[in-house]
Amino acid sequence: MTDTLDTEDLNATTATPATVSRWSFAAAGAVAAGSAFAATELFAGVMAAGSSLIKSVGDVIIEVSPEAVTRLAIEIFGLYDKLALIIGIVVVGILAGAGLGIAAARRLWVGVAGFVAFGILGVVAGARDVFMSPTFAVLSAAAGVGVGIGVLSGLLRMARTSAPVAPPARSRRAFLVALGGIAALAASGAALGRVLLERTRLMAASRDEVVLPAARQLAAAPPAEASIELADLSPLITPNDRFYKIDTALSVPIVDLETWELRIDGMVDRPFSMTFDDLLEMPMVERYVTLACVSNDVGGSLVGNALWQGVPLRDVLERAGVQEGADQVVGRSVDKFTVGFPTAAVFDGRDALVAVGMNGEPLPHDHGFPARLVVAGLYGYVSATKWLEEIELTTWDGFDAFWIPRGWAKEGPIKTQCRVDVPKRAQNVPAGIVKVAGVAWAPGRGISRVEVQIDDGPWEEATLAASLDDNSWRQWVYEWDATPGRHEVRARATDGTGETQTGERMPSKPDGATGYPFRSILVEG
Ligand SMILES: Nc1nc2c(c(=O)[nH]1)N[C@H]1C(S)=C(S)[C@@H](COP(=O)(O)O)O[C@H]1N2
Ligand SMILES: [Mo]
Repeated sequence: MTDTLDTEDLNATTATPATVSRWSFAAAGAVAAGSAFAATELFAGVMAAGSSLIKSVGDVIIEVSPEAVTRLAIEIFGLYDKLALIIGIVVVGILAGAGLGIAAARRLWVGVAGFVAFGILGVVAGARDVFMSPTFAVLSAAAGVGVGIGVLSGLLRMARTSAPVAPPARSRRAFLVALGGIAALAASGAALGRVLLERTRLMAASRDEVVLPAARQLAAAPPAEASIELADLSPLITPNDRFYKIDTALSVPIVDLETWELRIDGMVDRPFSMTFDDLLEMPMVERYVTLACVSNDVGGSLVGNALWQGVPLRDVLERAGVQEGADQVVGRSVDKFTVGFPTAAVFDGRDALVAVGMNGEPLPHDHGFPARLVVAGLYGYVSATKWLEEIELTTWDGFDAFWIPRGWAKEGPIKTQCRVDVPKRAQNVPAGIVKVAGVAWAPGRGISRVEVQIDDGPWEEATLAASLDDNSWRQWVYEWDATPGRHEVRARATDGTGETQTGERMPSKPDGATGYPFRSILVEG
């Protein structure tokens, strides 16, 4: 018996009864594929992820399937449609693995390439899954591909040297034992992964049972005048599933409501912890607040406007009693991410919330369920801690939060900024009256004016929709009499204090990008 994969082995292969070897190779490939699936499930289960690569692939299949197909699947499989889909993916994968096993017996690289190709499909699907970061998708796929290739090459090596000669050679028995052993190991690993994933799923499902109490100070529904009806213009309220998502989490933390507590400690007179129910018993308010990411480029999409429901942070801190000199509030998440902002921001009259609701529902898992901070006027990286578990009062110099040692500014007030949504990028328009429109924001200060400049012309005032709230972004539209040719369109916003955003172009690092949003538009004659 030899351990190498040299040509002598391949010659030995051709000498064995072909059909029997083919079955061995197919079995090796099938078990390798099964082991690869098991590795991804186990990885996701151990990481307590809210999803796994197989599920992400299933989600993509559902997404791209014509409705007739999904409806038929539901009719046939009923409640078990998702399970049927997952079983289907695994069965197809194992059959493909069997094929790869046969191909790889002659050329191992074919097997390697096959597993890598499936891994790439997994990464593509996983990267679209809101429950996992692209890094998580890559790591899961790497685990699967690594295990798959390892098992494949090992089993193929044994299969080649296990020609069934009479009486059965020891090597043949060894191959079958290895095959069965690895298959059993993979099945147990997959089962364990499933159990862990199911545990996480049940924890995640506790969100579905949350009923938020009515806020005492309900925000009024947005008046019609606050919205401009125009295709491609950002809606006044960003729907949860379209709200940008930024965090450092490998996979979305799934918080167990049964054990979750929010702790308020540090430089306070009466440190305390409260459960989710305790939090819900405190008086709540609803506020429209535009949240922006410091790394948003001018014209970028890392900004959104939502209705947040929560407990004023001021009430929470007063209950604990902030001590003299505690001039920094640090928010910590269950995944150990941290923010820090001036304590003054909690008491200067702006809206600062321990938020539990987003646009009328409990916070979505990927936006911080069960609780997060929302502080009007501060970029997310210094304030908006998702999956909040601790609020610590400390001194300004006593602690630097997550992004500060990485070169971002310690203070993160949101800069006055605007964006052109319409016309869309690279969209040509016909000559005549063209609507140029977008949103502008200066949370806490409000927007008082937006102006548009065509080429080197004068700045012309755009029409503003009614203001919803000084914390909320404001839509604007400008009717441009467009002449044929290529034109440059710029916009600039002025906040409620009368200050106009700067046209100086600066990158987002360290404290937020500046410059006018810009469109190059081809007007067709
Ligand atoms: N736990 C945790 N909270 C976090 C972050 C994070 O990485 N981890 N990122 C912050 C940043 S940089 C931003 S811009 C906002 C984004 O919130 P969203 O994903 O709900 O849009 O969350 C903030 N809260
Ligand atoms: Mo951010």
